[in-house]
Amino acid sequence: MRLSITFALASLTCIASCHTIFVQFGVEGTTYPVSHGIRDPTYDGPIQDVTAQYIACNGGGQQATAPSSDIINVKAGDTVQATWRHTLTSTAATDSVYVVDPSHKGPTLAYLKKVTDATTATGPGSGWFKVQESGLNTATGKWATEDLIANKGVQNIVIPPCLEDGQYLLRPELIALHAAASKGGAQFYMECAQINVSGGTGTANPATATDPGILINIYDNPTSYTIPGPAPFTCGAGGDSTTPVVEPEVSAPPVSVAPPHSTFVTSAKPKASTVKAPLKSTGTGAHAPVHT
Ligand SMILES: *[C@@H]1O[C@H](CO)[C@@H](O)[C@H](O)[C@H]1NC(C)=O
Ligand SMILES: [Cu+2]
Repeated sequence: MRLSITFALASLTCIASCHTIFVQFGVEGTTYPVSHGIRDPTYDGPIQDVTAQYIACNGGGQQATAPSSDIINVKAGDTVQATWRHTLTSTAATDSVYVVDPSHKGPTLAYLKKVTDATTATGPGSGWFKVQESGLNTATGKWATEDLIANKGVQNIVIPPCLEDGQYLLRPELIALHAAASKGGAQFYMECAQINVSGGTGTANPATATDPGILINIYDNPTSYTIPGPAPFTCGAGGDSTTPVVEPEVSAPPVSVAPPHSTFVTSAKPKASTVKAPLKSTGTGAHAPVHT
């Protein structure tokens, strides 16, 4: 594996000053206050140990997360907004890298996990399923994080219309690959929001994670990029299928990365949908993006 000079410079110029936190949640025109319904740490650093339980919902050590007693109501099919900021107090006026340092190139992703009580569920373990992903746009050559910066830190996530009603943890994730040419160098940023989904028409299900795209040298000018984790969950057409549509994963060469996300487990076991109500006409944009 080649380590380019660009890579060395990039890792030197970004010490602790350029990380990011998912600070704010929005849905249907309402933007909640910073940390409302989100387990935010005060420190903005990444998780780099993919076997750590904190890869699920952050936390631990200097990144200990503050619990939240708030649960945010969301309708199945809504597009929600996760806003990323360099720190809990960054604004465009006070912080030149107020979203995240531009060196932090990589994908954005979002996962959901159904829980009994979103204020107390811990996060690690099975049950997570992916609902959004964006990687390297081969047409523009831009990474999802570059688009995120251009979009003022707002990551749009469609809550699948066929979800079962109930409480969920929502885990937006940003993976910075600027140092990912060495094992353990990929920086994972994630926080968990506590949401209550209603108006859903079925049961969403997880898929298997294989996690390529974590060990990669982005300075070799890759022409494509495979986003880690399973393909995003999509609701079956017509809303009454008994098996959720899980699009096939793009095949990718094996990578020599430690077993990733072992405490952030996704499973492929499909469950039958139980409700046969028609799909809402909104929110069908949950169609899986092409792996680019
Ligand atoms: C979740 O939403 C349902 C439907 O609106 C509501 O009845 C329930 O009280 C909500 N639960 C919480 C914890 O907010
Ligand atoms: Cu950083």
